[in-house]
Order: sequence, then C-alpha cells, then structure tokens
Amino acid sequence: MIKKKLVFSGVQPTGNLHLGNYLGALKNFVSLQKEMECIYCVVDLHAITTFQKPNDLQNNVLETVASFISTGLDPNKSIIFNQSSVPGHTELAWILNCVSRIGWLNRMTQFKDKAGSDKEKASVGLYVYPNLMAADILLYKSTHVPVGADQKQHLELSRDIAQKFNNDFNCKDFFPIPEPLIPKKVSRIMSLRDGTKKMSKSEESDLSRINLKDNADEIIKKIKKAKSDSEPIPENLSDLEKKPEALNLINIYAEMTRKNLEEVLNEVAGKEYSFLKTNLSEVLISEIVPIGKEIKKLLDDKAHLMQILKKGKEKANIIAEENLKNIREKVGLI
Ligand code: AQP
Repeated sequence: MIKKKLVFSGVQPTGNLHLGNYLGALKNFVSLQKEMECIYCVVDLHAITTFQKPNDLQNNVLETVASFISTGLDPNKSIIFNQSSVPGHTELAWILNCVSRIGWLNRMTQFKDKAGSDKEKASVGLYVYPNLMAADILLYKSTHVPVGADQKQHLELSRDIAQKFNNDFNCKDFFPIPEPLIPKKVSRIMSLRDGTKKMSKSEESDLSRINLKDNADEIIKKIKKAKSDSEPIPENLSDLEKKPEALNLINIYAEMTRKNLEEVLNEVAGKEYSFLKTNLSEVLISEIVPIGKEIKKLLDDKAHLMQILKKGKEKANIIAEENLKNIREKVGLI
C-alpha cells in the first residue's frame, strides 16, 4: 500500500524570525507545499517552555504567521494554525510522555544548551519539550518533517517514540516513522558574532542575526560588523573549514546565490572579506528586504491573520480528532 505523504513542521513564536529560520526551514516549507499536503504550525506551547510575556507571545504568533505568508506559504494550499488552538497536541503529548523514556530525554543536547548550568531551575516543560514535538508530528500521522539540522536529534526521538508506541500497542505501522527533510547545503546558519553558535532568536545581541524585518541599513551594518578573519579568503575548503565565521559568511552567500561552496570560493579566494561582505549585503537586501516589507504590511491587518489561523485550526482539528479517536482506542482509553 502506498502511504499518503504528509508534511508537518513548526516554528516557535519567540521573536523575529531570522535568516537561519528562513534558509534552514521556511524556504523548504514553501517548495514542499508545491508537492505534498503540508501542515505548518506556530508552536506557541513550545515557546512557553521558557517564560514569554503574554502580550509579546500574542504579537509573535501573528508575526510568525505574517512571516510564513511573506516568504511564500499559501494558506489555501497549506494548513497554517497555532498549536494551542488544537487540544489534541497536549492530549497526545501526555500519552507519549508515558511511552518516551527518561533516559532518551536525558540525551537531548538542546535541553542541556537551553537549561544552561542550573538545570534544576529549568521548567519541566523544557525537559519534556521533545515529547510534545513528537505529539505534534504524530497527531497528524505525518510522514515528512522539514527542519534545520539543530532539530535532528529531536526528530530521531520522535521516530523512537513512534516505533515504541507501535510495538507496545501491537499496531505495526500505526504511526508512520517520520522522515527528516534537512536542507543538505545549509543545514545550520551560525551567529554572525560567533561561528560556533547557531543563529538564534533568543541570542541577546541583535548583531548576531539578520532578521527578516531588517531594513537595508541594518543588513549592511550587521554584515559589516560580522566576524570574519584577518587573512584573505582561503583558496580551498579545508582551509576555510578551520575558520567558522568565514565559512558561515561564505555558506550564507552560496545559499543566497544558489551556488555551491566551491563555486563561491573560485570567485572570492584571495580577496579581502570586505569584498565578500559588500556582495553578500547586496544579495541579502534584494531577497530579505521585500519579505520584511510584506511582513510589516500584513501586520497592519491583524484580523486577516487571525482569520488564517481560525481556518487552519478548523482543518487541523478535523484530522487530529479523527486520529485521536484511534489513538485512544489503541491505548485503551474509553
Ligand atoms: N540557525 C539556524 N540554521 C538553520 N535552521 C535553523 N532553524 C532555527 N535556527 C536555525 C530552524 O528553523 C525552524 C524553526 O525554529 P524554531 O524557531 O522553532 O526554534 P529554534 O530552532 O529553537 O530557533 P531559534 O531561533 O534558536 O529560537 P529560540 O532562540 O527561541 O530557541 C526549525 O526547523 C529550526 O531547525
């Protein structure tokens, strides 16, 4: 039997979306919507695993929807909604909390990174976040999950949970084992200030990232200030790989110009980084600034964004309820 392909992915409404979200996830979302049925979720319940000011959270949910639409998602093709509006996510998360193992969660590196040195003070939600992510995916019996490389470990856990559920409840193939779709070339965009850390919304310094809403002057300033290297651009990849900040800039340039790293190196080897930075600013401005303008325009009509969420919620809820009925039955819940 040929299984129906279904794509699911989520984005946290934790602030301005940035170039890492765009190249690592959103661009992929848009191309997938041409080929498969897709569900894209604003994962507000994931966001509150670290404290969010309620007003900011509401605004960020709408801004994430506006970013989805501005980068090319079409609410008539893809289901777009916010996680907390479909109660099935939390119900399934509880069931999966009872399937997932503590030892599995203890291996999650993102919890270690986000909780920092004082793990005792992290929320329980942050610890069990990967189980909720598994519930998001499995609730729709999704087959494919486009994510950046930073989410690979969580996705592997979702696969383990799906497998264990199918074994425990003796229902082979009940949950499809979801496949990650990780962009090969640009799996991880790094901070402009530290090439060993990923570009992130919650990083304190705004200079560390290009936000989708940045204007041309901000982009020029951030790229100018981005860390690079005091020596000219190296001739070959193995030398470049020893310089994480330089590699990151060349990686971003390659992705934005749809070239591979070798082609870019052929163009820029031996030149100063200022040459690369000027070209990089130009390509970023031409692709990112129009997206930012569209986000700002959409944010002027909040009722329209709310309407997109409402329609998406209704569609998502129908699939979720149908699947939950079967899940409850498998588990023995009346
Ligand atoms: N730097 C990145 N490079 C490539 N992909 C990235 N993604 C995030 N950062 C990068 C991908 O974007 C999607 C949405 O991510 P998210 O916002 O839900 O969560 P995150 O990965 O935790 O992103 P941030 O920016 O680091 O948010 P905060 O700071 O709030 O934790 C995912 O597919 C992710 O892989």
